[in-house]
Amino acid sequence: MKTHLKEQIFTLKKEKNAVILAHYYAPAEAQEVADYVGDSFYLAKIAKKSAADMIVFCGVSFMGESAKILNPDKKVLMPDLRADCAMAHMVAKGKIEEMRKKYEDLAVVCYINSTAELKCQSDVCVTSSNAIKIVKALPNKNIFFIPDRNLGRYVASQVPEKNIIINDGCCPIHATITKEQLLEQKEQHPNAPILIHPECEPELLELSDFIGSTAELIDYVASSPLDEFIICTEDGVDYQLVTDNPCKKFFYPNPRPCCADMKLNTLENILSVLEKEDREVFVDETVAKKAWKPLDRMLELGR
Ligand code: CIZ
Ligand code: SF4
Repeated sequence: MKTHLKEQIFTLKKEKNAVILAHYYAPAEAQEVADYVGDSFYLAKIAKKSAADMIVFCGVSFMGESAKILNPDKKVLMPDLRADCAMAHMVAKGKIEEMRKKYEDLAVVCYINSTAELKCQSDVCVTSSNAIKIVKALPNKNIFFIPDRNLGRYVASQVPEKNIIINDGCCPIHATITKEQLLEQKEQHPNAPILIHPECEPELLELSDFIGSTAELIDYVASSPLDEFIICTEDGVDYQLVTDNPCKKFFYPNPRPCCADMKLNTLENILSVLEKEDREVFVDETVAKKAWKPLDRMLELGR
């Protein structure tokens, strides 16, 4: 059944000159049929240089929007347009203007996990793999980091020379993993290092051996001589980890952190959107033009 779906996806993809991009948090079956799998920074770069007529983005809405903003002339489709990221909306109305009034020398740094409207009001976008590098490179002393408080706090700890003001948003998946859940794994697997995503709470980061974005966690495992790891991020990364390291073992907090929005990217939805081309991402032209700037600046500074 699934093999049949995959064959149909491959045929249609070729016929329509479409490219399938999948985030590491997408279901394994989406990663299997994708042409490119990666984090949002990598996928944004791929989307920008792709020669395909059509992009099928297996991720959540801010990723589809970013792909559309970087490729206004391409058709960007998502397998399920309901796939959203709760954190992307978590900045209180008026907060950015308030901060701009309060601090003269301020850069608004916007985690890519944010709506296009929030990007419009920001100076530069970042992802978890380039946030430290980009914040360090900014000329401004004061930084308003939106929307994720945990990534913001982590960046602040790594860039002490800046005054980083934190917004109170968070990822409902990462921020609800508890210290007890992590310690339970450590007790069961005392030799496994804890690799953690910076969207988790600081008290969990303190217990970890390595903090990094999905791509950085995956690279860490690949170059480590160890053979078991506690992985503290959304469990979609398991597909890449197991594919790259079939002899290594991976343990997750119990219950395994799972983003239901990411899991809407099923084979059935991918095939149906390729057939019908009916789930297109649209971004208002004025919004897209404004939001392009911080995204492009990220691609420049993150190089
Ligand atoms: O930047 C991304 O792709 C996200 C959302 C997480 C990560 O660490 O890769
Ligand atoms: Fe958003 Fe969290 Fe899901 Fe990532 S895991 S898409 S940050 S809700």
